[in-house]
Amino acid sequence: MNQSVVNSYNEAKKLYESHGIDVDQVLKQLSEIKISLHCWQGDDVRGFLFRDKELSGGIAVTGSYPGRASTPQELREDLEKALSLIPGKHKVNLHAIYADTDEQVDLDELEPRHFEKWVEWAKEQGLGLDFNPTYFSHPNAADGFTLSHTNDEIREFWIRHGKASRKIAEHFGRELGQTCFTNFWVPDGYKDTPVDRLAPRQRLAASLDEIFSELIDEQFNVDGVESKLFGIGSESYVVGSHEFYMGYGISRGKAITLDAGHFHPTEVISNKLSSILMFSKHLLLHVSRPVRWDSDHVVTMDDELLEIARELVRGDLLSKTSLGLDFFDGSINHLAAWVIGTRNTIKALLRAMLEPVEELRKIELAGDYTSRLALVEEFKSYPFGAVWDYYCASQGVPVREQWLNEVKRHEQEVLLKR
Ligand code: RNT
Ligand code: ZN
Repeated sequence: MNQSVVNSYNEAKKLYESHGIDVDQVLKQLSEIKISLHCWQGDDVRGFLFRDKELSGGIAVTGSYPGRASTPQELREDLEKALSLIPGKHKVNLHAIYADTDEQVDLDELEPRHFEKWVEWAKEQGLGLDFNPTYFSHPNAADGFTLSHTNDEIREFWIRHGKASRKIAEHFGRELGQTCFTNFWVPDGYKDTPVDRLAPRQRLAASLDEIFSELIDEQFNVDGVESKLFGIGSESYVVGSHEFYMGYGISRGKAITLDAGHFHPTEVISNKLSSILMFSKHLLLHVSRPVRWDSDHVVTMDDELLEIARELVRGDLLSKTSLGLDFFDGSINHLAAWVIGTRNTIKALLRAMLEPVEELRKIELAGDYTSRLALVEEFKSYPFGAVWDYYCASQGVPVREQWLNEVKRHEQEVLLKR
């Protein structure tokens, strides 16, 4: 390992240790945290099942950066490259439309065998898999409603898709020996103000109940439900609002998924984690970055990311939280987006773990808010970067921006030849 990385680490370590922080122990804990990398950053949320279909259903990707993956093989190749630049062992989050099959199969007919190549690959790479049914970019979602549709046949189609998805997820969990988290997000909602807000919600709850009526061992699959305030085409009313899923998730024993971009622009999810985990046994996170709206920008080291990480660390909530990412930026190199967002998320967790939580807790309890503010602010410029560099080097991944050379090389040699 580069000597200056080691020297800086040793200096930093002394500083942290003077506040009672065991840095080696922190790095060990950090290496055990898995981030679920969303496959859909690699191809602008297109998937492989309906290759010519444009993205629709309340979400949008902008940008036309060259080289996005257009086959499962390319996507796996890109994921491997990105993962080789990120410290730690992680998971990959698949959507149903990323099935790897030559069969003409619709969403309600999907089976575990259509994902066998993903499973084999995950085994080979030592990765876990998470899953999402796809309730968008499909003719049966064209009018903006799926599980809460008034038409029985359309609703039934989507119920079958939900059931099929859970079987696939169960298979992932069983085969890979780690729980698969399956996230349900549906775009259902109205562009303009509805007359009846209740009936679609009743239909959504009934459809979900039907999907979840099949019992699956939670060792293999845990379901989560993701709310949203508004989407494109559902500006005035979203059936699956936050209140809807808080009630639904808690009453049905389902995990609640919080996406950082799914709330009012000034509302943050960091303040919600501790409350939800008092009443719900599990939480799924879609770490994302909204810029004025649910724009799904690449996660940066902003205040909210750090605050999410602090909440998870300080409240000891990591063991009950599945940390997934959810952003899609088509205007920059697709792999770089993964690498930047994932490295930032891990780095934010490290920063949070390098804070003197016990000391701060005591100060707060004693009512010394002056010291609380002073110490929190001083710690913002403590040398966490030296610890991060050492961590990257010890995990065998590039230190600092050296990863960018690899991404640029891959862009020249692989992406631009596609
Ligand atoms: C959409 C939700 C959802 C999707 C993915 C593709 O607003 O955030 O999680 O981003 O399922
Ligand atoms: Zn999301």
